[in-house]
Amino acid sequence: MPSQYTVGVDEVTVDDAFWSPWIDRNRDVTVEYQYEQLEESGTLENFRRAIDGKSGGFQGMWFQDTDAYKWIEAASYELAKADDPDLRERVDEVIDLVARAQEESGYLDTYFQLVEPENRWTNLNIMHELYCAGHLIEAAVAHHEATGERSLLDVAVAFADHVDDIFGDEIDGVPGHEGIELALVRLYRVTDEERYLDLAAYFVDLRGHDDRLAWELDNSEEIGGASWDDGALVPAEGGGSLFLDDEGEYVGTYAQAQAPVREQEAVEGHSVRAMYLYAGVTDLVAERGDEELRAALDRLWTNMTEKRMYVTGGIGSAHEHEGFTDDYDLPNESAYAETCAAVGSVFWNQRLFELEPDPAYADLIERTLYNGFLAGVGMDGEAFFYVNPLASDGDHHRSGWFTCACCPPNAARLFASLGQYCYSTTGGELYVAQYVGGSLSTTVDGTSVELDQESDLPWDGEVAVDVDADGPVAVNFRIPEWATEATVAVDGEDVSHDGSGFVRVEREWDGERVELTFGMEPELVAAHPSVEADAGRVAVERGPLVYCAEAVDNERPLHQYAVDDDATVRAAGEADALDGVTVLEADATVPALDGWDGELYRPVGETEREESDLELVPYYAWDNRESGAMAVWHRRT
Ligand code: FUB
Ligand code: ZN
Repeated sequence: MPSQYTVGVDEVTVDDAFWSPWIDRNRDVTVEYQYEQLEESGTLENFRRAIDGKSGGFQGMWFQDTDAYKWIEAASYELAKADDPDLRERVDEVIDLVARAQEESGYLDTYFQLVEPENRWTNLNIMHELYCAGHLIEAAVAHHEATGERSLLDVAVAFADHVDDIFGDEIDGVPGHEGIELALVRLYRVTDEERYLDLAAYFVDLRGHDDRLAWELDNSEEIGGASWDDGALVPAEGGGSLFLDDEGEYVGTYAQAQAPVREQEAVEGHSVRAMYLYAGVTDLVAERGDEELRAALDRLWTNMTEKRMYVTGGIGSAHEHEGFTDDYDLPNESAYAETCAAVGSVFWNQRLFELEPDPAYADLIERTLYNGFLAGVGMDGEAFFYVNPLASDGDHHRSGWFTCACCPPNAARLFASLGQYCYSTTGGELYVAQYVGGSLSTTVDGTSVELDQESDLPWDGEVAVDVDADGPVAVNFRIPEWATEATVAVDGEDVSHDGSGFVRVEREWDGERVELTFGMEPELVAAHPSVEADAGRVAVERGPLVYCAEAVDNERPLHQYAVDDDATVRAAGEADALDGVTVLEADATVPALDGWDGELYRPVGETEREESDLELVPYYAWDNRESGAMAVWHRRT
């Protein structure tokens, strides 16, 4: 079994009118650009200096090493799908630098090696050594699975062993930024070494019981990396900081350490950290079957999806700590909804799906992929959003790279491995979880299965899947939550279903064609009444896509449009400037302008509204043309 999910990257070929251009751009533009940035940003130079035993001269963020690791991971997924000698050579060169920078002990973190070697492992809250280790391990496993080589895996094993020697022995502590937990489970799955699973469990179980993070805040003179504290250690004016409450007392919420994981009730703190942690916990539950942890995951998922998530699947309401705030606090213009958090949510939900194939997880993956995640990447593959607001006055734009370049490489590794999110063989059955054209060649409980999929999503709801297997197999087809109606037929014979979840077809397969048709009527949706930011507003969805209005398509300022609850919304052609996306048009009204000259206020009875159309484009496509205001939520009449 592959280390991450039941279906490997190399078992799926994506050949899809919608997704293939994104995946190709990712390979040809983003991964190439990312590689250039490794040199440009000094990332590779940091490794060279560490090899030469130099001190000083570190460039970039203190976790800059992860840029190289995430690039190797994305490139490895590409190599798993198709050999590319030039890419392979560059991957090998970067791996060579990484391997040579590693110390005899197994330690590897160029910031500490170059800047403050005496302070390693002293600032777990902020300094990310374990986070870097996590990305190194993930890259190494992906590279090993793609090439069969151990060049990076040996480095990862040596570092993981070093971490294992130190933690729980010399130091009791957990990473301020999670990520190593899920990575250790991946490492366990390729090495079969139980100690990595134990170490992942150690990090998960100690979180919230640990005084180490609090101790660091009380002893800031004894820890390294103080210049990188981002204000976390120092209470902000008026009290409070990332880690301290108004009284200066340590609170662990930023790093999900407010309580032991198994007791946690709500998703808190930094949202990327939270997603990586809960993905790792889900892996651990999959390996060890811990009912208490499983119940905690359920509570956390329910809290996130019912109270703390944007309609786009984006998460994280506040900029200050890049994370979750309170239930129903979902401001639109100031939303954080970091691209990495959307990626992390996909990681977590896919793992949950593998644990228990509940269609709700696959529905959320689809919502996040098409909306909260995809908006993070420009349609040229060269520009990225770090933050994904749901409303803008026109000043928010994608940019090429960031000083803190966490999002572009995260998007790159997700695009490069997208195929593995489409299918699952969990529990000995095949799940067609995402409708993405292409093919699958896998085994389900020992039975070989070949599958070809054609999909018109997200523009039309027609899907056809041809299945071949060398024995009987149960294949489950998802009826998406958004389908306004659904039909399923096997070789022309209708299959009955109750209109939700999965349709299970168990039989011998000899090239039978399964045809699925999903209704895609545009729908107006409202938010829970407790969401103040969306009060009196509606959003428009069609199929898996959330739509938005952009100033460039609409004559009046967006705030003047109002939509009736029963307004007709129709598909109104394709926007050539946006790669042919389906444009929607909603019946709306705008205020009549007559009589307003020389008036700032008038009795309501004297104001009139006139009919107009509100033009809408998919949210993911916004800010790809002339800049201007954008809104996902529109006023209700
Ligand atoms: O700290 C590492 C990464 O940088 C986080 O995951 C992102 O939120 C960004 O702060
Ligand atoms: Zn990010």
